[in-house]
Amino acid sequence: MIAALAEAFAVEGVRFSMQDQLVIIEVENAYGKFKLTPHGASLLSYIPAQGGELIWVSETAIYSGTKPVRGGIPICWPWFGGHPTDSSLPAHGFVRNAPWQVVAVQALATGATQVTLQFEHSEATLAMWPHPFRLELVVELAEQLTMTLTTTNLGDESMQITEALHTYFKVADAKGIAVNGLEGSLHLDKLTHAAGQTQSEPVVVNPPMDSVYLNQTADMVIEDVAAQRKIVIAKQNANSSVVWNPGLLGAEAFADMPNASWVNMLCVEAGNVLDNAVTIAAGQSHTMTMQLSEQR
Ligand code: TA6
Repeated sequence: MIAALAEAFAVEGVRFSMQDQLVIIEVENAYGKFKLTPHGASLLSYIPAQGGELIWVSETAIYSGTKPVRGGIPICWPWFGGHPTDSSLPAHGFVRNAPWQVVAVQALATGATQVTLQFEHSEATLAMWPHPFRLELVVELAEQLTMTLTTTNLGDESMQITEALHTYFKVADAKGIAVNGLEGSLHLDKLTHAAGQTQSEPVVVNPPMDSVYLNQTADMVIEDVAAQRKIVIAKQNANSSVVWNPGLLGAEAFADMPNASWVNMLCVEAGNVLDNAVTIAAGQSHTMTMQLSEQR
């Protein structure tokens, strides 16, 4: 499989390898490097040329292809969180735990490199969610890392999705870290289930934390003072954000996450969830985009 991919997509700076049962695509150019697996189209690493690792992946993550890799950027689609009516269906949808196709790898004239992955409906997906679709993820390594997720409705009825790029960031210390840019959005606390409130100040992370911010479109900035850097998350057509850290008790409940590692990760997710669900008419597409960068 690796040899076939290397032959089909022979592009300078692009390497294919295996980690246990998963294909790994490594891309390097003058702007930095990233690592991606077609299993769930999950980005596993992004290191800008002048910076450090932005992405957290669990040291005990499982690469068997039987579950999503714990960490990276899993793609939650076509529903975010639990299925609204059928708890037997997988949390966060079914594409994060399935193999995607590599359809293109390109070195652009600008010096950027792009990898394109696709996932289409099958009998198995139609049994869980009755809509024909094509989903495409383009990862582009340029000055910033850009991820573009496009959903195309291949059916003859409209369909509704929720979605998120569930990014696990690597931080020096999640406790007390500030996330700017959520001010003015509608905060829903998934732990307390308190009534929604307008977020009036920068978020200060106090694990455990599981919060959704609706109608949130501004750039977000993780102020990782202990690491002497800021992580900037910009997004388009993604009207929700989620901030999640399981804390010690939550981490202890995950077999694929060392107990102490919750301190070094913080999920800040870009998407369209709950009331920000997106309706896509028959034959139409919807695209959401996220750019990551680091400031020192
Ligand atoms: O995005 C936050 C969240 O939905 C949390 O509620 C938490 O459960 C997390 O995602 C991880 O979910 P997972 O299914 O990957 O264990």
